[in-house]
Amino acid sequence: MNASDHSTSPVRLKATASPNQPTPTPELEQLYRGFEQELLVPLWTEIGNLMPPHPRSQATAHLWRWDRLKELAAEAGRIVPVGRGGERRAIALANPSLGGRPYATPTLWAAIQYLMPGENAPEHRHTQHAFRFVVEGEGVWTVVGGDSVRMSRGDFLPQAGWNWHAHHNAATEPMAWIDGLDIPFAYNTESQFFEHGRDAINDAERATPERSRSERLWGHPGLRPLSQPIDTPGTPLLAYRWVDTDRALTDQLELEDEGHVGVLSPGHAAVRFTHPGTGRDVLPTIRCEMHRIRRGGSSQRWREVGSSVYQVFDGTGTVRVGQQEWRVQRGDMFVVPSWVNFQASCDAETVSLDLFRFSDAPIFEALHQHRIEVETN
Ligand code: 1HN
Repeated sequence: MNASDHSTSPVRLKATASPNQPTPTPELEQLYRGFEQELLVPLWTEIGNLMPPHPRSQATAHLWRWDRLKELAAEAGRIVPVGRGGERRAIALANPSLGGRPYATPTLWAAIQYLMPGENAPEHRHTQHAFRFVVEGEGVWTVVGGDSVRMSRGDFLPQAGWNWHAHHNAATEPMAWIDGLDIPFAYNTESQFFEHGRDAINDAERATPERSRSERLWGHPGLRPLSQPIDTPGTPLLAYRWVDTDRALTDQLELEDEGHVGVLSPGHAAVRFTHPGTGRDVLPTIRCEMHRIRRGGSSQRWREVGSSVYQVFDGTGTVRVGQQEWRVQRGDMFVVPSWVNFQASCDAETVSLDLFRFSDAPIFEALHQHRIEVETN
């Protein structure tokens, strides 16, 4: 490459007359051309970008409507086969300001996945941590480390990295769900491994049990099986059932009605899905929660370090993300970028607004970089 061909140089330094920059002179221009040729960048031209006073996310607050996601996934189900190579019929949310890459946020992947009756998604494993969340439907079992786990509406199914997994639809209807993974984080930190497994799971794994082995071992509140290690990096419980999540939220709001402590803020109940052995987040890199805001109520307005993706599980309401405001309903998905304010309100016409949320907060907490700021009125 011709070193003076600046159009192809990755670095373009300009001597500008601005308060904190050196005086533009032919000498300074000469110095900057020298920097360019040697691929050097001085701090004094970059510090504003490198060290903003607070996070300025590259990501944009954006909403994807469930009816369109479903419609396009169903069309993919009709014309795109699922199998080895592509591995999954998963269609990712691409944040509009992240260069067309399949990234909902700089760290999180979010996708709708679709499996036709009788179809199998082949076995593989990867170091990326993952989960499934089911906003509607049933009929698919995910097989994690040989354990068949039923997936039904409202269920949350975490799956820590490096576990073998495959999915099969045992029903007569197609099924859609959402996947969350830390793919962009793993990609940008160049830390990912991936392996194919067997092309077909065996007959025992094709079973369709009501309860998985993991639930029989770990699915009893406050009781841990003494045969098992407790300090695994990801949760050993492979399904968190909607009956339990729903009851926890209902109980919180009833306690509030009875005048007791129970809710996060008035009318806003929330639970975090946790590792039953450690009480920590279900996955090392991904935090998952369910929020319920009762009729006419609102959450507080807050912002925090790290990004979130939400899916409306039920009800209707209004969400505000930075300057954006959307009316939302079941299945709609949206992104809250780092350090952007968020607030949700439930309509008067619906019993409650239920929001499933996942975020990358555990990464920042582990690195002591997490901050949260709740607005006080
Ligand atoms: C994957 O394994 C799943 O197992 C979903 O359902 C989405 C996206 C990229 C790479 C692997 C799944 C994925 C994925």
